[in-house]
Amino acid sequence: MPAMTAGTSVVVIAGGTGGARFLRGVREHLRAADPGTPTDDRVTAVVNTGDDITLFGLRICPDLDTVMYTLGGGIHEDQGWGRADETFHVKEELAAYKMRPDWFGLGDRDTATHLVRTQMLDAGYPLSEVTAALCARWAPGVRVLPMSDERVETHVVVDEGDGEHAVHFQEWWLRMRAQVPARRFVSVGADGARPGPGVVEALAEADVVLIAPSNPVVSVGTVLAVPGLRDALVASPARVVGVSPIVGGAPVRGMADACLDAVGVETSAVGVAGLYGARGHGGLLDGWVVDTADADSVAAVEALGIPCRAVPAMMRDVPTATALARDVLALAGELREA
Ligand code: FO1
Repeated sequence: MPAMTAGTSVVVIAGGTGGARFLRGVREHLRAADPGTPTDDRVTAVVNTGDDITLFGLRICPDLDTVMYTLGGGIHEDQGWGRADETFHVKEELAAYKMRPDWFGLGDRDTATHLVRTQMLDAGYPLSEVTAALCARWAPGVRVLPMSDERVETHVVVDEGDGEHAVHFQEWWLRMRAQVPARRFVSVGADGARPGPGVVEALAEADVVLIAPSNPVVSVGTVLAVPGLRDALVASPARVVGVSPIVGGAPVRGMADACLDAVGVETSAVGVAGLYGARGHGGLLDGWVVDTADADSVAAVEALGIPCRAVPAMMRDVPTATALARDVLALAGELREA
């Protein structure tokens, strides 16, 4: 298959854990295929900030941090979020003071990141510059761009029996474990948000745009809901290829099924492909990659007008994520040739 390497500029739309692991695979594949060319300005991650939350006066950006730690070598690998070798003394002390909330795993090492970010934001630096400053330490090897410098927070409307009320996404995700059905998701601040610096330019200059196997509703959906961002993606000359976050009818991790249920989309590789839509029919996708477990779904995806491949898509470690990235970029290359 035609190599998608030399000079290829790749934009990856990403959320947290799945997005970060996939990004690491993309970086590793491009490094292996073209060792002489740094990946820093060839791979651009456009990262969801809708999960961001302010707790105890600190601004916390879970998906930006997960990408930064995963590609920078600081991630708690099995957990998929937070730092390796973490301790929770601050969290324990806050609990001793009966501080709420107590459902957020605030780590001590992680808290330093939130302190730097909060101090810089309070000094007037935009989130994109804060992220660049934090990445100077972690050297992720890709450009990490917030989807927007304006604050956009995902809140979840639930009804626990006493009428509808909204909770922050993190409370729904961590305290409620997404077990209370979401009536709808609200991107608070989205209307006044613009794509972050570099985002529209990266999409306009991309050879390939990859939609990572992240939560299609609250991660990818939130990124695409930033006014102007989806249009920039659709207008891009790049081939757009997505990777299904659903394997065998279930999310690989996390609770994307609870999110898909809330928006009335079937939790399947075909359902998510249909949610994103075929580029030729007003959607996003030029191609869709599903796991081999869903090989029997390829025909149904192609019936949507989306070329589809079934490849090993479970990212168990860096080599499997790198192989997935290779397969996805190979499909993008074929589509570009076609
Ligand atoms: N996920 C959890 O399942 N439990 C936690 O206690 C938790 C804490 C946490 C702290 C910092 C951070 O950057 C991420 C954290 N996450 C935690 C992940 C986060 O809650 C969500 O999984 C992401 O926002 C989803 O993409």
